[in-house]
Amino acid sequence: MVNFYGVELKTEKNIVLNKYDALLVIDMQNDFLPGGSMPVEGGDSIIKDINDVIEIFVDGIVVHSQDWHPPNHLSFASNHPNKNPGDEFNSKDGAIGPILWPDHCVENTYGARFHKKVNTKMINKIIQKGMNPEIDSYSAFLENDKKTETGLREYLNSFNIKRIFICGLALDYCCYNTAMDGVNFNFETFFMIDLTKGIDEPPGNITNSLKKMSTNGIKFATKNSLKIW
Ligand code: VGL
Ligand code: ZN
Repeated sequence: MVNFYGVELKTEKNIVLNKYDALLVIDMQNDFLPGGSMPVEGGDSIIKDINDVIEIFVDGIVVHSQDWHPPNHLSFASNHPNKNPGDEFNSKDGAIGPILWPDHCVENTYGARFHKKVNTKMINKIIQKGMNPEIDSYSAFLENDKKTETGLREYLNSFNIKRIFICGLALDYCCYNTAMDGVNFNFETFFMIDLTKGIDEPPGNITNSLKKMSTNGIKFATKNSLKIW
């Protein structure tokens, strides 16, 4: 057991990787890293270890997700009168919220590019998400309407992927939602706790996300859990 943000988590050990495994690298983009418009604290500290894990995914599939919003996206506080980033906001169907964000990851801008230190040489597939101005997409599988698929499930199924390993940003938004949808879609889902950092808005969000994942059948692992033979 490890204590992670005050939550006791059991971590898996001695996972031998095979060709039915996929690494999902979530949103390692300039806007979520120091210097960006909504930097996740400590986000740059996980880049090296993520790169190391990308290098050992020699038999499996490496997918990077990329938050990719039009300038008029309704998750941006700037697109609502009298609203600021961090303000509570819940559209009736859950498509936008629970809070509003600074403008970030606008399509084709520097902020939306993958950070230059992140290894992008091994990418098998890029999944862009959040393109519909009225529906956000925290998960790399499903938009926030929880109906519209991004194509990730179909892609993984086409390679017979059985296990997914989730790392990147941010722990309590895009990584969490990707993990919850992944386990619902019957992938054996591993959350890489030392390869992610969270936003923790509203406060307690990281702890709540970890608890929900552990009661929903998601497994936890670290970089050192993984082996190639
Ligand atoms: C994310 C909030 C808004 C994330 C993306 O990558 O976790 N969070 N857009
Ligand atoms: Zn976004």
